This record gives sequence, structure tokens and C-alpha cells, in this order.
Amino acid sequence: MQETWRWFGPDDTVTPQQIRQAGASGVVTALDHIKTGEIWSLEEIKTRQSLLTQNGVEWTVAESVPVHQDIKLREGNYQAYIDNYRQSLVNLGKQGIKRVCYNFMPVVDWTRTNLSFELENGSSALRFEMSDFVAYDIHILERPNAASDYSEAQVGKAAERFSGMDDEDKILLESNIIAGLPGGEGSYDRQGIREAIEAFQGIGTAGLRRNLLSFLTDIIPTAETAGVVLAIHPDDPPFSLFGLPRVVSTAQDARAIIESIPSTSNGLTMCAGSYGARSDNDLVAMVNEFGRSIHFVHLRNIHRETDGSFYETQHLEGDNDIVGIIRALLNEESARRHNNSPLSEIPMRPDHGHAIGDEKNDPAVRPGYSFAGRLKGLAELRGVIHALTTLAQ
Ligand code: DNO
Repeated sequence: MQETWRWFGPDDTVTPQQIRQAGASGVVTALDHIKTGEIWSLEEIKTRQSLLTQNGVEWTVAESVPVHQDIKLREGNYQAYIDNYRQSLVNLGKQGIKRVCYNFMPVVDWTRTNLSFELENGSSALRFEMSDFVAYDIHILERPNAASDYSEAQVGKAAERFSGMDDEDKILLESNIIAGLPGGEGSYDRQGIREAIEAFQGIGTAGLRRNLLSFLTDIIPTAETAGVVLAIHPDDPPFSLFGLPRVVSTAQDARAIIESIPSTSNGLTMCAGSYGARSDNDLVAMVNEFGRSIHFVHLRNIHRETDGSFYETQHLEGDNDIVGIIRALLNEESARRHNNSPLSEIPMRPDHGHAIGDEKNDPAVRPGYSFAGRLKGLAELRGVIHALTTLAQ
């Protein structure tokens, strides 16, 4: 597996030199300064790429080339945005950036309610607390009929949480949920998110899935010609938020995507932390089944709670069988080598890390994207890969 590292560009707290020192040879980055829906020009791609190659690392994966909400809704300017998307794929392919990660989540990208969840050892992690989310949805956002999307027990627990919150807690919870997390598109104020949710009202699971499959039909032939493989990122968390459908949450969802257009270019990101937030997703079985379509991997672990809440644990702790997942991925790689597949090495990145040491109180450090926490995660994962590879020889 190729070790990679997510980099947010020149204003990241981590430099390309540090990435190299951490041991990663590949970088995962995106041109976040370009508005969603606009073309990633060759020029802009080259500029970012040369910042990396100058420092001895390569741009391995584009994460994310975001998909405009009009495409997800298949209305408004979607046709122009699809044309632009195709052009971005062509431009990335020209520069040898062959893997593109994207997602099809409606309204919000990855979502957490608590960005500094204190762990027993004093470091802090990201957490999704279901009752806080429900409290936000019902009592702060006041989404019409929100309560009907939850069980009585959830509604009761949320009311209790809400009554214990002071104004500061409410402001922080709202900004954690709607201001947008690193690399995710979509930063809203309260009115903005109400309107965005409204736009998806009534689309339904079948409608959203149809729009995803139509989008794939539109772009996969271009990706094939450009020599680019797409890797759809799962929903994070992998269940409905704000009463809206999500269509990349389960093994069945992944299967439907892959089977809709059989092409190497129509692939998946195996994000262990996202798929793993559901106990009915067997990640090792998913890697075994979908291996050929996995073009990118996020390795992260979580601890699940019965009500859907979870927090991000250390990479080798938690409920996901990270060793089993890596073993299955290594098997997939050797099968590819055996078949002389040009994409035999699968890039992985340590997805998120705890805030530890001085970074814990540094507001410039992006939530989940500390240097030391990810360095620790990468080192642990490297140990597992090394051990499994050695044992297999
Ligand atoms: C969070 C990330 C997401 C991811 C996008 C992919 O840490 O995994 O921001 O990049 O959802 O499109």
C-alpha cells in the first residue's frame, strides 16, 4: 500500500517537507479555493502539483473533486457542472493524477457534533453524539416535523440534552454541525442550511440514487478516456441526517454503484471509519467482495454506541478490525500484481488523528488533521502492514 497524507494546501499547518519526514510518499489534496462546480484548470493543477514535487512527494489522489448540489438534485445548472467536472477529470488525468475521490452526500459533507471530545489519556477526538444532533435538528434548527424522523426515546433524550445546554453550547454545536469541517464543502448559516435541506425534501432514496447513477453514466466514459479512476467516499455518518436520504452507506449501496456501470473507473473509497460506524457493515467482507473496485483507502477506527453515536479511537483500537482490513487489502494488491494491473498499489491515508501535545490547544490545527496524531496513526498502520507483509513472505 502506498502511504499518503492529506494536505490542505499552502495554508496547512503541516508542510510537504513534514509529510515526507512522516514517511508518506503520496499526497492527497484538493483545490479547495476553486468554487464547487468550476473547472480545475491545468494551470491550477500544475501549480499545486509543483509545490509537492519540489519537496519530494507526489500528488497521488485528488480528494475531493466536489460534486455540485445541482448535480445531486439533477436540476438547475447541472448539465454545465457535469461538463466542468468532465473537464477537471481530463485535466487531472493529463497531469498524471489518476485517482479522484468524491461523495454524493446531500447538503452536508462529513459531520460531527463535538470536535474536542476528551479521551481518558488527555488527548481529544472527534465525536458524533446522536442526541446532540437530534437536539440541534429539533430545537435549534427547528426543522419542520423533525421529531417525526426520530424515535420517541431519541426525542426524549434530545430534549434532555437541549435543556442542559447554555447559549455558548448551542452556538458551538451549531457551528460544529453546519460551518463545515476540513475538506468538506458546504458551510452554512441557519437560514442557508434550512434552504439547502428544503431543496432535497421529497427527492427520496430512489431519486438520489437515480441522480448518482445518471451522474456516473455521464462521467465514467470521460474518466476512462482520461485514464482516471473515481472512488466514491461513503456517507459520514452512514445514515440519514436531517431526514434526507443517503445512498452510499451500506454494502448494498456500494454494490448497486459498482454494478450500475462495470468499469475500473467506477470505484470506491474504502473509508473504514465511515462504513464502520454501522455495525451491519462487515468491512473485511466488503474489501473481499469489492476489492477490485477499491482505489483509495482511509484507515480510521471508531467506537460505536447503540444509539448511533460514535467517537474516533486510536487507529488500532475501536470496533473496526483494522488488521483484517489491511490483510484483505494486501491480498487484493497481490491479486492485482499477479494480473499485471496498472493500479496494483492502493493508496491509503491515516484518516484523522487525535489532537495530542501542543496541537491540542492550537486553533490553527484543523479538527482531525493534527500532525502528531496522524503521524502516530500512520506509524501504527505502517507497523501492521510491515508485519503482515513479512509474515506472508
Ligand atoms: C473527512 C473526509 C471527507 C471526505 C469527503 C470526500 O475527513 O473523509 O471530507 O474527503 O467527504 O468527498
